Amino acid sequence: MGNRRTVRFLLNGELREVVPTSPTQSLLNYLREEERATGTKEGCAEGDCGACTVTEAELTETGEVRFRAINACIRFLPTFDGRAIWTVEGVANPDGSLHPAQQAMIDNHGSQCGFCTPGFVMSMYTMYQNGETKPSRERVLDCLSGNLCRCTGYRPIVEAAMKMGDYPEARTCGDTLAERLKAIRPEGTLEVETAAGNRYYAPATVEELAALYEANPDAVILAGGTDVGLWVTKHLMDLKTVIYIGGIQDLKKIEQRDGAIEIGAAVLLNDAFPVVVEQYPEMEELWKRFSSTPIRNSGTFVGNLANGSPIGDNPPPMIAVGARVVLRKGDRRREMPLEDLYLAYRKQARDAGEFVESVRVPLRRESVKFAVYKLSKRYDQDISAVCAAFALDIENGRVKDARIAYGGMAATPKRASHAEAALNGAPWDEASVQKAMSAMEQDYQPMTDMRATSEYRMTTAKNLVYRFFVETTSGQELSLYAANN
Ligand SMILES: Cc1cc2nc3c(=O)[nH]c(=O)nc-3n(C[C@@H](O)[C@@H](O)[C@H](O)COP(=O)(O)OP(=O)(O)OC[C@H]3O[C@@H](n4cnc5c(N)ncnc54)[C@H](O)[C@@H]3O)c2cc1C
Ligand code: FES
Ligand code: FES
Repeated sequence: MGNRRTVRFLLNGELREVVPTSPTQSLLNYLREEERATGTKEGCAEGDCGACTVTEAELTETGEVRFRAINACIRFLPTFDGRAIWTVEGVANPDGSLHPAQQAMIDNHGSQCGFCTPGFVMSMYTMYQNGETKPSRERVLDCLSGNLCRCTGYRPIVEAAMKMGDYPEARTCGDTLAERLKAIRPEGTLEVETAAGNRYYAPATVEELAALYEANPDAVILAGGTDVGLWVTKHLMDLKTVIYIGGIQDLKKIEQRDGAIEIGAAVLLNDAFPVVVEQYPEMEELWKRFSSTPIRNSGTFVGNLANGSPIGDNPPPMIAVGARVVLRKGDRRREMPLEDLYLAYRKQARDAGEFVESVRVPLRRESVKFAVYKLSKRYDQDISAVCAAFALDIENGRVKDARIAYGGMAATPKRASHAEAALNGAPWDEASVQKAMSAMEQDYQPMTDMRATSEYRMTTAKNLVYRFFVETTSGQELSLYAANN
């Protein structure tokens, strides 16, 4: 049997079978230009504003339906093969009455110019579909973290979201959805090729992926597309060959074995973080401040490591705790410490045709003191100027093993080896900490850019060592998040 060429999905409950005009056509452009469903707006086309938010539903391996709010502007249409999408046009009740998410927005004066409103409604609708009809304020703030409004000041919108449950119960997507999704569940590789020669593959198994990538080493691996999507929408790149890994069930697994949690390459950020936070509760604030709910619903945990950005948030804490990546090329697998993956700016130790299959995150050891700090201009939905992570094994007041890693301080995520050396074997006291802070100057010569000056980065990087010392010795967390929770 040959490969499939048609993308099948449900749009507001109706089946669509589409041969995409381009593998990198965004869902947003498809909706607005081909479906004329213009309720979904374009604000930024880079995942920041939430005007394009829609609801995606997917069948899990165990047959349950998962609803997620996602950004339509940076997700390519073929990635919805076998899934269901709801837009603002499809949420009202069959009798024409409004959905509680819509009615609550009206009654609470949650809309002024209205440009952001469909996006907010879809984030709220997603909560409703997931059974969160009377969410707490904290939950609402998290779920709406990816929706920006320039008019309302947010209070009425937050109140509307908290009050959805006060309205007569709305129709949900129905028990038949799981059956309908089962009927369009993808089988075999999806292959899209355009007249211009652009190709898109969505293999169904890891073996097919490994063979495809080995044969097409110049292809772009597409996971959640929260980086790759912007290459197209902002940098107007013409991606010749794309291999999508987000439909491979085996890569969506999280397993605990041999003293580590193994997170597959297609596990979403929002699915991986809770498991990692169970081991390292100190990462909870980073999870909540990592982009926004819709970005974490598309982007993958491993994609953030494989992308290798010097300002990515996951590499520093994962390097500090000693995570290892499993690389695969064809049938061959090898494993390496995460820090060894990063050779230079955007240069990695992966061979041509080799991809990251999973990351292995060691289970927490009790003697390890750990923290991660993110410094950015905004509290959430912002990229770090500096991200610092510390994992210190301390025994009888002495540092047995120090692992310190920073983002934003060098061309790659990088360990602070001189600062570590200053601490290893030394007492965990003020004098040792001061030495480690001074040693930091040998570790990094940070750059000045739009996020921070070199001086700011160096000063705060040193001060974060001191903050870690104060927190670990006083037992008191100094963060705003800790103060509010
Ligand atoms: C609005 C917005 C806010 C953001 N905020 C943050 C933030 O606060 N902190 C932060 O760290 N990041 C942030 N990001 C970036 C973050 O979402 C991505 O880095 C994400 O984690 C990458 O995962 P992905 O699945 O989307 O990868 P993709 O975009 O699909 O891929 C990213 C890169 O990694 C490669 N790749 C992906 N998976 C593999 C694999 N298994 N093997 C080999 N190569 C692979 C791809 O080829 C590509 O080069 C933000 C992005 C947006 C759009
Ligand atoms: S248009 Fe702004 S997030 Fe999509
Ligand atoms: S109502 Fe105008 S941007 Fe939100």
